[in-house]
Parts: sequence; structure tokens; C-alpha cells
Amino acid sequence: MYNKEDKILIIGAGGQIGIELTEALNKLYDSSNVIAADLKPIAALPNNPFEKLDILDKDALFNCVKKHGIKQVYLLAALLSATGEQNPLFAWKLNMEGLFNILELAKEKHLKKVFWPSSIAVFGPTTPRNNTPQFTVMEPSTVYGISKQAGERWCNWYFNKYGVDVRSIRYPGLIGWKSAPGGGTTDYAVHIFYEALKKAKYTCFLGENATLPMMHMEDAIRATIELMHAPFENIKIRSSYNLSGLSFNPKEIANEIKKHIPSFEISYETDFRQAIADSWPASINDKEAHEHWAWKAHYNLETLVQNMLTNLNKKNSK
Ligand code: NAD
Ligand code: AKB
Repeated sequence: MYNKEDKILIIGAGGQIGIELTEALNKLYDSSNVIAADLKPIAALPNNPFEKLDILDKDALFNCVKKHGIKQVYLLAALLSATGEQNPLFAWKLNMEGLFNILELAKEKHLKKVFWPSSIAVFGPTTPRNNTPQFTVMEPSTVYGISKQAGERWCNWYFNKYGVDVRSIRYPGLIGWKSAPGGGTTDYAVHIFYEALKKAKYTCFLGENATLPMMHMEDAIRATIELMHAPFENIKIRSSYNLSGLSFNPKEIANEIKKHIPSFEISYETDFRQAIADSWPASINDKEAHEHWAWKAHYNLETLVQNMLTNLNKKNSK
């Protein structure tokens, strides 16, 4: 469970989730034990040891794990849905080989515990769209979704075959004010706040009715930490857990922003990301996460919008 002395490696620590996750882990562990790894240095994490590391370099990864005596890995390096469609073969390579490199290290007992995120992208157009259950039809139509679905099966296999303690969440679209999103279909729900504050207008690449599952980053980080610190026997799903926060479409978030910035206007120019959004669920049923490790989201649309505008305003005025 919780050993304060464990050395932790976060791979992809400079990304949207990595920065906030590393900061949150700094509160639970000594920051000198939380090692941030990425392709380039991370200015936002001045208190953590940094390793320049390419997850595809198996030897460098092994050396890094040995050098620091790493016990837990959070593997966040990946190409997301939009960038993945533009670079499909590399997305498959990065998303799959990166995961294998970590699972193999865990299989050889060099690691105690692994976190690897999946996504709502594992679902596809034939999945029930509303209140999508944990176990259902999964025919993803993006390279990203295919890589996440395959990754889930491999996590489950390494757990069954070798007892690898790998834990995973199917994150919805994540919205936070501390870090920028890195190439997903749900990125509009972060960009909209920056543009609302700067120009009071935003042109959205998804249509007004594109309802998707979303979550405040604070909730997602808390879920990740709760899952990773839950007792081993409570984790009954070793593929990946459904996780629900809130659901909204561009029109609904724009209307909520308008309550704070009355002059705000949204317009729509859809692109290839609309088809990706159309293939994903509108809302998620996370009964298993709730039952197995007591998950519960805190933010709704009203509190999320309020929190984002307040914090981005403060950040801009510094
Ligand atoms: P991101 O793109 O913001 O960050 C990824 C980080 O990985 C970047 O800092 C990048 O430099 C680094 N990276 C890329 N290639 C690397 C390599 N070869 N070696 C080492 N580092 C490398 O992504 P994110 O939004 O923080 O997502 C992290 C994980 O969570 C991904 O697996 C993603 O699929 C998953 N996820 C994210 C969301 C979301 O809304 N952000 C939702 C569902 C799932
Ligand atoms: C994306 O849009 O690609 C990500 C995700 C939901 O996996 N935010």
C-alpha cells in the first residue's frame, strides 16, 4: 500500500497530467523520491529530480530504474487521439512498446507497482453511448483507441500470468488550469477557457452537440492516487476502470462560461476530430470503481467552470 520511502518514476511528467500528478505526489512522498522523466526538461517541476528519457529506449529505461531504485512507475508518455490519427504507425509504436518496456520490467520484479492510463477512446461507435458500462462492446475506430484497448488486454494478461500489479483508469477528457493539453479530441474544453479570457470568443473544432465524458484534473489526479494506494485485493479489474466525472457539449460549457463573461461567443468549425467525438460515449457508468475503491467525483459543470476561470485569472495576473 503506502510506503513513503518508495521511489517513483513518472514518464511523460512534462505533459498535461504529468505536471499535476507529480505535484500531487510531492505532497505524499519526499519530492527527491519522485523522479520526473520526459524527452526534455520540465520548467514547471523545479523540485523533482529530472531524467531525460525516451520510453522507447529499453536500456536507458532499465538504467534509470536501477540508478534510482525505482519501485513505482506512472507511464504517461503516449500519442493521444488527434495526433495519433495523424501519425498512426508511430502512435502504435509509442503507445504499445512503451507499455511493454514497463510491463517487462515489472514482470522481472524490478518494479512493485505500475500505473498506466487508458481512455474512453477504447469504446467505439457500436458501444452503448449513454451510461456506458464497464463491460460492453468495444470496437474503437481510432489508432489511439485500438492501442488503449490492446494495452488494457496486455495489462490484464501480465497480471494474470505474472502477478504484475498494474492499475489503470479509462480517463475521460481532462480539464485543468495548470498544464496544457497535448493533442486530444477533448482539448477544446481547455482551450475554450484561455480564449474566453483573452478574446471573449472561441471557434470550436467540435459541433455544439458533441457531448463527451469529461473530468476536472483535480478529480482525475485524486482518482489516480486513490487507485494506486488502494489495497491490492480491492483492485478487481486489471484491464482498466471506467471513471465518470461529468458530461457536457460545447454549447453547454459555453453557456456556463457566459454566466461569468456575458460577452463570450462561441462559433463552430468542425474538423476530423468531430468523427472521433461521434464514436465515443456521451456518459460513463463507473459503478465498479465506486464499489471496489470508493471512487466519487467532486466537480460538476458549474464548479468546474468557476474553478477554471478563477485560477486562470489568478495565473494571468501574476
Ligand atoms: P501529454 O501529451 O500532455 O503528455 C505526454 C508527455 O509524454 C509529454 O510531456 C511528452 O513529451 C512525453 N513523451 C512523449 N513521448 C515520449 C517518449 N518517447 N519518452 C518519454 N516521454 C515522452 O499527454 P497527457 O494528456 O498528459 O496524457 C498522459 C496519458 O494519459 C496518456 O497515456 C493519455 O493517453 C492518457 N489520457 C489522457 C487524457 C487527457 O484528457 N489528458 C484522457 C485519457 C487518457
Ligand atoms: C483525447 O481526447 O485523446 C484524450 C482522451 C479522452 O483520451 N483526452
